[in-house]
Amino acid sequence: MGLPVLASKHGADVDKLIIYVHYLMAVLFVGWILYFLYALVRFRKAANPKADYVGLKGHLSNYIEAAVAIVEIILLVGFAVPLWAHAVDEFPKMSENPTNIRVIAQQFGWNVFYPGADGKFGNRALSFVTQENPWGIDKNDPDGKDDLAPMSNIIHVPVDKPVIILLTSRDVIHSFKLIAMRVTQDAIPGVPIPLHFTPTKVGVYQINCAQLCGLGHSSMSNGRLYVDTQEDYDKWLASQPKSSGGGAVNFE
Ligand SMILES: [Cu+2]
Repeated sequence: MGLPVLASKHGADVDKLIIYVHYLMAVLFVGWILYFLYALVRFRKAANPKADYVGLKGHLSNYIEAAVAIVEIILLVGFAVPLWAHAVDEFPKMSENPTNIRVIAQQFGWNVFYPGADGKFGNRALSFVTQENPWGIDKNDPDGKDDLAPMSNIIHVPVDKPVIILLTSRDVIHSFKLIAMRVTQDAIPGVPIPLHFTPTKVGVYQINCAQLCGLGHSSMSNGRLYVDTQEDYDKWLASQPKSSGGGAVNFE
């Protein structure tokens, strides 16, 4: 059906649901058009010179309506709800060693934070925020010593390993959209929201903002998700500068 490249584990189920919904819509579209044409002919003025105030007595249209409702219930209960339960609500376990990342959206770009080799993020607090420390990083927290400086617009993840992203926004509502991963999540200021996916194909994919967030909205699609082999990912991670408190990222 011309769906975009798919590169995540749960994405096939998302596509399946989209295709099933389109099948139903195609049937409804054709059905309604045929009914419309039938009604034009059947109730034309020449054949019905006098209005009939009783109208149709058959129940066929009721049965068809009920059948459509049943198909919709099957799509919702049989496909959509289970898909949400496993693709959205069911987070990877710690034993799967997920890649943890924080993303803070802003007008107009993505600030990406990595916990470094220890896998733990250092403390951040509003009280630490200054001109030089825009992210409020606690410089005395040992967990933060190996955190990576925030990177703009670039996310690297290893292939075939779950990724958990804690998403929020610095200013307005944005929406973090990875089409190839079949992931979309609003980024809301003051609310950290976790999301997850497992990339299955090495490659470079676009990050889009799916909420009209201001004049430079379109430039948020400069974001790139690099899905690397584990080897390439480790090499990239080791080559990155460690956090110095995190300089401001200039997206202008
Ligand atoms: Cu945006």
